Amino acid sequence: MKISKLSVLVCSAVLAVSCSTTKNYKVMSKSGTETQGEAKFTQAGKNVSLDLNVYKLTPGIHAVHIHEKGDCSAADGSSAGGHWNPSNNDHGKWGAEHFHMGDIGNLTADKDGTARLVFKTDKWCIGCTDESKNIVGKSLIIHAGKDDFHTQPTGNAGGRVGCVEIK
Ligand SMILES: [Cu+2]
Ligand SMILES: [Zn+2]
Repeated sequence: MKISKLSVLVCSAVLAVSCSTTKNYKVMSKSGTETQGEAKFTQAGKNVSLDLNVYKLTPGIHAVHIHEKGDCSAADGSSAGGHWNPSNNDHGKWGAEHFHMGDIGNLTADKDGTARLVFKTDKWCIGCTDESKNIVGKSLIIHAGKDDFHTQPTGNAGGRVGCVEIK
């Protein structure tokens, strides 16, 4: 009797941990480019992971951020607003002295313009009530240039070539 109760408890604990949410989105091209791709966000327990695959970029380094508005409608992506920054911090690099919650960093496109970035954090959630963590209602932006992790408040990453509405 004791043993069967214990196994029920262990099973429900395992279920709770393995309970995950996955959301898939298409990358919309912006600023007259042909950018394509998919962004997959998965929440498993308290971690959110991003698997971003992008095609038809210019070869080289491109900044990727979460921006504050989930609106990709403008041709240049400007409708997405600035970097998502609920902690009211300066722009930078995760793990450094200061950074925005949306400062994912850079990805590198190969000579065919294909790039992949995998990112995982416990500082985000998908659709939870904590607005300092919730990525739903924001957007993901891929830039024409690279993030220097320094220039305020944008990282000097240039125009917006791809946009994802995180709904
Ligand atoms: Cu950006
Ligand atoms: Zn930033």
